[in-house]
Amino acid sequence: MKISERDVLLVVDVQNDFCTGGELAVPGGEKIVLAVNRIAQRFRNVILTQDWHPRDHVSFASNHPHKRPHDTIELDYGTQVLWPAHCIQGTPGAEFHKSLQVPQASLIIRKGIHRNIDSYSAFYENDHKTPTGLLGYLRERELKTVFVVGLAFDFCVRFSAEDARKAGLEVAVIEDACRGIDIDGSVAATHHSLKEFGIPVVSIEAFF
Ligand code: VGL
Ligand code: ZN
Repeated sequence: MKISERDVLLVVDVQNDFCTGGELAVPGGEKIVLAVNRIAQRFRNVILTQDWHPRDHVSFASNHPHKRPHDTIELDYGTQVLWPAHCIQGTPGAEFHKSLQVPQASLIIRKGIHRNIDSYSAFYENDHKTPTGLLGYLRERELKTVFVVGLAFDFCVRFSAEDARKAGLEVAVIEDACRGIDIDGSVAATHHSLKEFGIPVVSIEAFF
């Protein structure tokens, strides 16, 4: 696969809390870092996302009496899964993995910053209305095709890819540079949904 000037690599949430030892560890999360570094060398345009929650964030089970991680609650915008407190603004858990090497990245999008709304997608918060600004950035820079890698495959990668597609961008997910959390069949559901959206799932080897 040839990478063009209009292509961008979106590196989703490669942060300590999503790696082994972190507060919301994705199994094998850190194992993608070398693959991400390798594929990123091929791209001129790279954007990072960073999950970046206030301490009193609505998605933390600990902020709701009698709730545990993976329980759900109903919010104005629909059902919200509750998580262990993670990626709290300014904490070591919210930092990028120390081996992540993408010095050419031109933008870091921080998401989940509003106390009352979670955000899985790099484009919109979970109310599907509050924008992060990423779409405006891509449009202004005339970037047309988004390749998505990172954590977690079945949450932030999935919803970022789907929102990109809905916005009319070309999208592909580079699956071997992603890892999933996999609760209640969420990895299988992601494969199914990406297929319905017509989003190709490709291997990093396709670029070499
Ligand atoms: C994520 C759950 C909560 C992710 C972020 O990056 O996939 N998942 N916050
Ligand atoms: Zn989060």
